[in-house]
Amino acid sequence: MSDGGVPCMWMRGGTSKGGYFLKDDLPQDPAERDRFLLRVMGSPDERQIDGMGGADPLTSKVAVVSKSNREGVDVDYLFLQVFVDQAIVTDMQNCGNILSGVGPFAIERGLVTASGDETCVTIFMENTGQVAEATVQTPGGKVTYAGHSSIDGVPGTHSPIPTKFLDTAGSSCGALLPSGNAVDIINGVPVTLIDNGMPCVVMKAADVGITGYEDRDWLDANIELKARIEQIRLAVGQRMNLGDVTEKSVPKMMLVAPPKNGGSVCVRSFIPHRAHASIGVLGAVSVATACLIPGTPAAAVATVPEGRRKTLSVEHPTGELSCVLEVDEAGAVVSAALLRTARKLMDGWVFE
Ligand code: NQM
Repeated sequence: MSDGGVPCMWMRGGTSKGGYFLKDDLPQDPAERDRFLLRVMGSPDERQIDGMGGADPLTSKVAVVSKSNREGVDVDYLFLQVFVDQAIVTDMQNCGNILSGVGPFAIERGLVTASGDETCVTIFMENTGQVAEATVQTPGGKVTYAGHSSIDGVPGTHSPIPTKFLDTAGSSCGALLPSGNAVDIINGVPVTLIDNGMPCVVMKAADVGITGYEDRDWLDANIELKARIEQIRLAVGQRMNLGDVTEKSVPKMMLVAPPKNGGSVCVRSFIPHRAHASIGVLGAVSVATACLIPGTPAAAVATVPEGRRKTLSVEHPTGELSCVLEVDEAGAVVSAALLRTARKLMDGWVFE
C-alpha cells in the first residue's frame, strides 16, 4: 500500500486489457470493491476520462487472483467486467482473454513457483466453477513476455501461453443447450442458445440482414441492427437460465457466415452492446461447438474438419482464432485448447 494506493498490475491478456489485483489487496466487501473498481476505471463515463479504463468493454476489465485451497489447483481467478457507461460491475461472465494474464501474474506475485523453462498454472475460474491450464514460458525461473507467437488482433509477437479448458459445457446456463433445443425461433430468427464456457446466441448473419463480413465500426454504427439483436437477447434470458439480462453482459450475440479466408466459420459478435474487435476466447469456443451440432444455423454455414481432434479456425473482424476441440465418440466436445499471449504493461499502485 502506498499513500492510499492499491497494488495493481496492468496487463494485456489476449485481445483484452485490464487491472490484475491480488484478492487480499482489494476491499473484501463486494459492494465496496465494486465502488472502488468503478473509480479505478473512471466509470460511468463513455470516455472513462477520470480513470484507467480505455473507453471500451475490452479494456475495462479486472482479474482478482488468490492462492487456491482446491485440490490440484494453483490459483483462483475471479473476472469482473466494469461497464464503461453504467455504474455496473458484474461477475456474471468469465473472460478467457484476461485469463491469459493470470498465469504470469500469479508467478510474478509469488503465488506459483516457476518450474523449469515452462510452468503450468492450473486456474480455477470462479465465475463458472471450471478449471483452465495455462502454460507460461519461464526460462531461468522468470516469466518472459517476449517471444515469437502472434495472435490476430494484437500487433507484434510475444511468448506463447497455450491454454486448455476442460468441461466448460453449461458453465453459466447449467447445460450446453439450456433450452433443450439445438434451434429455437426467436422473433422469427432461428438461433442456437449455447454455453460452452460463455453463454451465446448464435444466428446466421444473413437472417438479420447483414453479410457477416462487416467491420466493427460499421456494426457499431448500425443502430437498427443492434436494436433487433438486443430484442432477441432480452427475449432469451429466461430460456438460458440467466434471468432478466437487461443489465447483464451475457449472453453474447454471435452472427455467423460461411468462412471467407479458408477457416471454419466467420463470426461478428456483440458483447453484448458493442461489436467485438476480434472475438472472445470462450465465445469462440461456444460458437465452434455450435458448428458441430447438426441442424444449427452455425453448422449450416461452417466447414468442419473430420476426426476426434478438430482445429476450427474462427474468422473474426481482425483475423482468426483457432480452437482445438476434442470430441468423444458421441461427438460431444470434452476439451478446448487455444493459443494466447499476454504482456505486463505496468506494475505499481492505483489510486481512487
Ligand atoms: O469469451 C469479451 C474478450 C471477451 C471475453 C466479451 C472472452 C471470452 O474478448 O472468453 O475473452 O465477450 O465480453 O476478452
